[in-house]
Amino acid sequence: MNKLSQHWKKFANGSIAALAGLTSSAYAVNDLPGGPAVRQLNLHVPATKLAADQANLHVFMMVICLVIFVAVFGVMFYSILKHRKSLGHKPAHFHESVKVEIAWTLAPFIIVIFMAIPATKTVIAQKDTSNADLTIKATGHQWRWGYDYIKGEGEGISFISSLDNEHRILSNSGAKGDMPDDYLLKVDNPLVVPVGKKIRIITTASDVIHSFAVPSFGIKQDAIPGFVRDTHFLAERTGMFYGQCQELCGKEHAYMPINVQVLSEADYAAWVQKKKAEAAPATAKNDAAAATQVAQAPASVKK
Ligand SMILES: [Cu+2]
Repeated sequence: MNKLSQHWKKFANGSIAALAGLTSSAYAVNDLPGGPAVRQLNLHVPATKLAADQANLHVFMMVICLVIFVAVFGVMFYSILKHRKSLGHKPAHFHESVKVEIAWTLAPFIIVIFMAIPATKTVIAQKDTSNADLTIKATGHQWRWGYDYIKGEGEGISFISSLDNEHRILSNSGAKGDMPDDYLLKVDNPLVVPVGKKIRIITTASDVIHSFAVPSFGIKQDAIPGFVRDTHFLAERTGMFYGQCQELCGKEHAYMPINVQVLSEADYAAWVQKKKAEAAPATAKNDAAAATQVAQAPASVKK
């Protein structure tokens, strides 16, 4: 073995060791249900019919692409190998075959229509936000989300949802040691919704463009200042689901996760009661303060 190959062998062994070290220490996290999985290659596990349709479409399109790829390259490589000059192949001398030209115009046309029909159906379903059971406004702020329950059970509830402070501290200290599975995805106040109900999300923003996205629900909608856009989902199972702002919105873009908690109908009703009870004393206090102000107002006007 010469010196150079010895050097490369050493280098390769070193790299493998370093890689093994990296994978075992840096990825000591587990799959996060409703969020990303370790070494995930495909889309998130769907939690809505729309997300399942998107995943099926994705596979369907990939299979068609693969078949076309194998067929085209198969014919090409077969021709190159079998019809080469060194085998004594004599080239054919025909051109302008009407039959072939019609075939290669029609075949892609049929394939495209075949792909467009299911894709169009899904895109239309994604855009249909009518007849929602619950309407929630999601406002993107630098760098947190504001949720206002506008219509349906829980109407009037509103709160701000920010990254869990523990995670911020972990990130500031260089993300060392044992990391939680929901690292940078956990928030203080998750968006709470009932299972099996059509939830319409209205998106807007107060400063720059953000994007409200939850991969397991198959939704992603830009939140644009001064504009109102909407999307919808109907979660088919309870649990925690995670997404992130998906429009680069400034230096804390990575620190404004979307955390949706899907509850059973009964649990959701209980959560609404709890939220209303929390808000009630505050509202009463505000009303009292307003009443005092009104009572004092005429006196100051008289001066
Ligand atoms: Cu953002």
